[in-house]
Amino acid sequence: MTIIFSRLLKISALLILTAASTICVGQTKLKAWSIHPDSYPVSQALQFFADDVKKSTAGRYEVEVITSAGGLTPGTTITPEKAQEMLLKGEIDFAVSNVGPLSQKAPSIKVLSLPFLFTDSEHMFKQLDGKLGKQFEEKLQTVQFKVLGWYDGGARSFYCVQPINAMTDFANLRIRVIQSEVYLEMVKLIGGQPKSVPFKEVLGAFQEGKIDCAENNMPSFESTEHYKVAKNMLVTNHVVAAEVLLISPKLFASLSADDKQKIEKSGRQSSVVMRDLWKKRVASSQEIASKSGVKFVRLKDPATMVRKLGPLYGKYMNDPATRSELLTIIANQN
Ligand code: GTR
Repeated sequence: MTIIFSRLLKISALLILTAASTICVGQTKLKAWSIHPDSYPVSQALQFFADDVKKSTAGRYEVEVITSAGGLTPGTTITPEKAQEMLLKGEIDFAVSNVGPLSQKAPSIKVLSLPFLFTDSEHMFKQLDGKLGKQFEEKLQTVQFKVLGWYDGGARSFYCVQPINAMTDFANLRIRVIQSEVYLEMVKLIGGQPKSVPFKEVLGAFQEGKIDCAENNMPSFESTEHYKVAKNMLVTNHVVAAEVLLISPKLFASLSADDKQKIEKSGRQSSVVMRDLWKKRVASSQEIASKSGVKFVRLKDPATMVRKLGPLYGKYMNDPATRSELLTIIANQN
């Protein structure tokens, strides 16, 4: 009788535990934002992050990935600048952003958008995964941005509606750039007219004849369908861009030490996943664009472009907000 009674006790204890863990699942709902569609490497890496966080916290945190497929508020466009504000207010919990728009709050990060700084993503990550990355993480932290991982923003090139074969062809062309001082100045120095247009509105701006060119990496050139309207790419690879996965300061402060560690680990792992997905996507996007008749012309004399951009390097070398980071990059130490 006592044996049967103690077994019954064990079974009911088990049932209570199972019920408790079911209640726990999805208890804290979080939101992670990506400007890209579901199938884009950034969004896929965020989905990996979401799954990993759920697994490592035994379901206590459930992260919903918000992509361009479905906004938080239907019909409203979330720009990276808006996402930053939402992150700081705790209206979203995680966001991936190109470092360009972050420079309004953390000026030193501007140097990361300087043209011809890194030869490729490997070169960039050699530094961002080392001393330089730490330096930026600390600077971002002072303005409440906590970095969970460095993502690949790819090598950016110019593409235009009209044929473009050399730097001189940019004269007076209206070139869309992201909302960032370095990009605006860069386009002026190469002779174009910079036009700051939100990412989501670039295709429309091309279609309405408001811009002649834009610049971006291969996956964005393809996923946004810019390749359908701007069929001439001058392969400059002028900026090898960095992106960051950020966590809302409010959420981070509320986490236990153990959960902080778990979420930070998922963030780091998601950046490894992202970088791997990225390489594959660059190749497949280039193939799609090529097949649709995009003409790729390699920039014959990058030194001419670098010479034109001279004042930009001088400016950031003399600026106390960017000098030390720029020197670290040039010294190529990690
Ligand atoms: C994409 C990048 C976005 C955004 C966009 C743009 O490649 O992933 O974060 O910066 O370019 O050009 O606005």
